[in-house]
Amino acid sequence: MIDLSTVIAGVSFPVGLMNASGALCVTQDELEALGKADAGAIVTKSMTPLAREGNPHPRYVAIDGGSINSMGLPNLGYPAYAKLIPELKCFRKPVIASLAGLHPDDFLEGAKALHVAGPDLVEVNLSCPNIPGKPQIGYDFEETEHLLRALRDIFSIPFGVKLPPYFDPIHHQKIADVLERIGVAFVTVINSVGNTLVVDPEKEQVVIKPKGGFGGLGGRIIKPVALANVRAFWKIWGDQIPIIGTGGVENGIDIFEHVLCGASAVQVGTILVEEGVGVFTRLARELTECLERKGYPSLMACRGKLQEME
Ligand code: RRO
Repeated sequence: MIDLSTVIAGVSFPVGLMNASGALCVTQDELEALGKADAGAIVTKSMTPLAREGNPHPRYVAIDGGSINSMGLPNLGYPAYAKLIPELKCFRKPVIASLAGLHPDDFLEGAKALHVAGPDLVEVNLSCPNIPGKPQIGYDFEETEHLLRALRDIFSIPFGVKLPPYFDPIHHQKIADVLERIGVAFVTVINSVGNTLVVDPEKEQVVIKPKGGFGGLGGRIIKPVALANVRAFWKIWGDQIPIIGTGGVENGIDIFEHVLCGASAVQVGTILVEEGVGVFTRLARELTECLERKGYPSLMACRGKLQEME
């Protein structure tokens, strides 16, 4: 039997496959469904101090090759998740809390609430593209360092960051320098490709309502951007800081590609929303078949093994 397990920041995952924050993980019912499914972990929706309805509908649309969203951080709020997280432990798989905020102080308040709730890991979301007037923190390296320094003083739980896609090696190096100075436990790359625009030519209209139609792009069409970001950080860090790859995973071979590039685990967003939690069973089967065919005994045996041309 092929071993699909992984370890991130000392936390063991039965399978290196889980939901991306945002995908079917807002409510108690959704989180419990992830607990019962063949997902290797439960990742919560990014949370803010108060419960939020999020942006007006329509705010998520599946398109050819992916999805566009501008959900606007709909979530139950820190206190509700702090109460839920200990209950989710009964599923005997890691619980990852995704922490967000509209202001730096929000993050610090959330860190204190999570400290008590005790998730296995915290993923600090530095890359929500969909709050009008609030830029993605991860594109501001100074702001990122300032925020993470303050969080580090509060957290005793290992924490990592969810980053936006970067498109230039200089930016990979600069953010990597910041994250090394902070000593983050892991990085998750990438969040959706922010502020893209999908047009319906028949209606001569945008396809989502918030922000004039601008939203985060996910799904198969962003896989090359995701793989490039996983690879760029692997080339900087090797196995020093574990990378969770996310973006464009639809089948077992996509997971294999992420791990070849250097991911220690993989998250799924769009395909989970489209297919439901049964997707984890299919993906684990396809991944096992792929590794068997390739002769790898385990998922981690192929991590980072991507070859470059002479
Ligand atoms: O809720 C959202 O609109 C959202 C978030 Br917080 C995020 O991090 N990424 C995304 O594509 N949507």
